[in-house]
Amino acid sequence: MPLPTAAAPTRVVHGACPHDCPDTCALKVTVQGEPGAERVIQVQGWQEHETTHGALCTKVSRYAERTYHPERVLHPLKRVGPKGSGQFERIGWDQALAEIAARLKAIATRDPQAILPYSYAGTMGMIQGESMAARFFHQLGASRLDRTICASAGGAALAMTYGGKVGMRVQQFAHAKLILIWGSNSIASNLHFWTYAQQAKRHGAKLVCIDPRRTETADKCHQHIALRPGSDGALALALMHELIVHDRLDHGYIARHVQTGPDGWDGLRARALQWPPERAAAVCGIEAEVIRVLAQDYATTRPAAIRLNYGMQRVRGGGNAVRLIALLPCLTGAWRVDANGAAGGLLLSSSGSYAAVRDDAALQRPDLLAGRNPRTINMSTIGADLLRHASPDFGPRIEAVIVYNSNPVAVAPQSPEVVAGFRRDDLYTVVLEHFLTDTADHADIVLPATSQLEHLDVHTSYGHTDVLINEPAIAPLGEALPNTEIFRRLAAAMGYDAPCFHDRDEQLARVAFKAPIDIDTLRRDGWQRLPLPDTPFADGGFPTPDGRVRISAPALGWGLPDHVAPWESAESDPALAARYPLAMISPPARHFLNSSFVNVKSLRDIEAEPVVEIHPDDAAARGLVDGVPVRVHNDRGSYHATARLSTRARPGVVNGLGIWWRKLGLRGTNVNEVTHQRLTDMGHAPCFYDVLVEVEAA
Ligand SMILES: Nc1nc2c(c(=O)[nH]1)N[C@H]1C(S)=C(S)[C@@H](COP(=O)(O)OP(=O)(O)OC[C@H]3O[C@@H](n4cnc5c(=O)[nH]c(N)nc54)[C@H](O)[C@@H]3O)O[C@H]1N2
Ligand SMILES: Nc1nc2c(c(=O)[nH]1)N[C@H]1C(S)=C(S)[C@@H](COP(=O)(O)OP(=O)(O)OC[C@H]3O[C@@H](n4cnc5c(=O)[nH]c(N)nc54)[C@H](O)[C@@H]3O)O[C@H]1N2
Ligand code: SF4
Ligand SMILES: [Mo]
Repeated sequence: MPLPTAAAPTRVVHGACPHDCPDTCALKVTVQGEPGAERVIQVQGWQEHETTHGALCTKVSRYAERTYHPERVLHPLKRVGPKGSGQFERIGWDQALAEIAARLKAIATRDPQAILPYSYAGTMGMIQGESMAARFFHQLGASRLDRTICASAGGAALAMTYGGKVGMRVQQFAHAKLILIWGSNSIASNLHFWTYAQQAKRHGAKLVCIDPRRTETADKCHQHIALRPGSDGALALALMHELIVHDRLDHGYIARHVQTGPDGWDGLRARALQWPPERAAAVCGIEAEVIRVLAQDYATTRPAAIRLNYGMQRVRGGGNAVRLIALLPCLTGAWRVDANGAAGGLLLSSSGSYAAVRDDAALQRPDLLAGRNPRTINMSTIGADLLRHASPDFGPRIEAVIVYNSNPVAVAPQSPEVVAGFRRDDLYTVVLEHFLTDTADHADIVLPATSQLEHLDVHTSYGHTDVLINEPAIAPLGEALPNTEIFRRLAAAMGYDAPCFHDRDEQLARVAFKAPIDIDTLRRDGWQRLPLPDTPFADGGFPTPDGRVRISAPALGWGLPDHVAPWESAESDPALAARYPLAMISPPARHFLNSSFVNVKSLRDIEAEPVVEIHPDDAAARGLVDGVPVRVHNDRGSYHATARLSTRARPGVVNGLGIWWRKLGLRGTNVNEVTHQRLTDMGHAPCFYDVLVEVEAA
């Protein structure tokens, strides 16, 4: 396409960042050129959108670079080399759709549950996420996917405790006088929350970061508490201990808004009294005095706010720890409004705030199952499940996987099994993608998908409470099609003739929401705010059945919350800890978004190479110096990285920054070579940060 001349007309389009990030920024997309030959020349943040306020992260500022990347997949591809080799030939859409439909039909006549959709949040849009795709798989009767890979431990815990994924409005953090940033590297992964925390800091707030890693966020907080991974529940119990023994509880708030009795606060109170700071300090690997001071600060500062994030729930006890931490503001009455009209509380996710306005059933049409009840496969155990044979409790062997909005070969735990599964010669794999990712390399057919600049979508958020629209800025590049259109065409090829398979994206966007969210308003303004109070739960009113915060739910199988030691720790498995003495966490590298952007050269150049941060004492004990290539290994496998000697790693813990494409990493590996598929206590989620390893020079 010819580049537009400087004189060509420009226009501005309302977009929304599609990425799996709490901030869901409002994108101001500038397009230039004559109709039919337009090009995106700039992607910025809207100044007028409150939480975006004109700023995007470094990654998405490069969204045009990603979209016009010379390696974009722009026509259907058929594999010609061995699985994983990345050797493909170009084919036409008609051939691709006919071949896929023939394979799926043959499998479905035996058992449609042998077909598995695999998708996550490559785009968080409601239309290009699970709308037409869900209709297609419901009609087919395919296996269902439990989408657990990120947030389901904390999500389940929050829903059990508060009754939904609800919490403080992010804007309220600007008024806090104490902010606990707990399991969150906000500067890297929640930048627009950080802006509010900075405002609070300028007005005298104290910022405390609770994170095993000394992140760039920890550097900018007043205090950093570098606890051991998976010890947050113990810390929360000891904080409760201090609140009790120094009588810093808000008895009125507890009496009115918190579950009481032996299954409620009375029971938990007795448990917390068994957690003096010294006991928790030993578990957390920190000083008892730090816990005492934190409890006092937390109880005596108003407003006190907690930004809890998903980093701390990627361990065996992640659900229990979230339950315990979520109770803290309910015990001190931090939710109450102070004399200035401000309130504290906690925010983990705001996604439940949209419950009343989303119409997922209209979009996804579960009624197309017509009474069938297909099995559910957990996306976090895809490695093991691809290798399983048919059995009465598992059902049929997985014979086909349709991947969209995800890159499981790079991101799913325990890659040796994931790779072995995707290499199965008898597995039929279709991947809808922008690029030849590690997963696409294993596909029989790759289908070119449009990017956010090329399709229509509507977005909710899990870090703020607005609805945003994303208008297509340019026509699809090459032969790329929106996910919706790909599933519409697949439905036609399968012979599905229900009218819902003809709905255009505009119609899907129209049914996605109920009043007061309205597509015409979104089209005009770009975004719409949910009508929500600034200070929720100031006087209780949690969305639980009785409006009270829930401490346990024996009928649902949830006893009182407790500290649960990591699967892989000296507490749970001393023999394993003797062989693999280093705990490993693998939080994101700042300039990647999960495995997205790893192939954008300007961003990869900033990250340079896969790095494992190791404390200088741990390095010295292994004879490692800064910059040497190392092998990080355990019984499951090994991955290669460059050692970075740094006090960003606490002693005994290494930080393997993620998530590299294997083929762009060292020796074709990434950090998930050593992670495992055991699950969290709640939500069936992976334990990415609950791993023991050894590190040696490679
Ligand atoms: N730049 C960038 N931004 C991103 C992403 C990205 O890949 N890159 N990913 C996006 C996605 S999908 C998500 S889910 C969010 C994730 O963002 P967060 O919810 O913030 O989660 P993580 O980044 O996994 O981890 C946050 C911090 O928790 C720390 N941590 C690890 N284990 C523990 C523990 O046991 N206890 C405590 N207290 N802290 C622990 C890690 O060291 C890390 O600094 O970010 C989104 N934003
Ligand atoms: N070791 C370790 N592993 C982790 C994590 C960790 O912290 N440590 N984090 C975990 C977390 S929190 C998450 S959320 C998962 C994330 O895992 P994924 O959701 O798989 O995220 P990405 O790796 O970003 O891959 C998304 C893919 O979707 C594609 N995509 C984007 N938009 C579209 C579209 O419109 N259509 C189609 N067809 N494709 C599109 C992108 O090109 C990209 O390749 O990874 C998890 N894995
Ligand atoms: S901060 Fe998050 S929502 Fe905003 S542009 Fe970056 S990835 Fe997208
Ligand atoms: Mo995530």
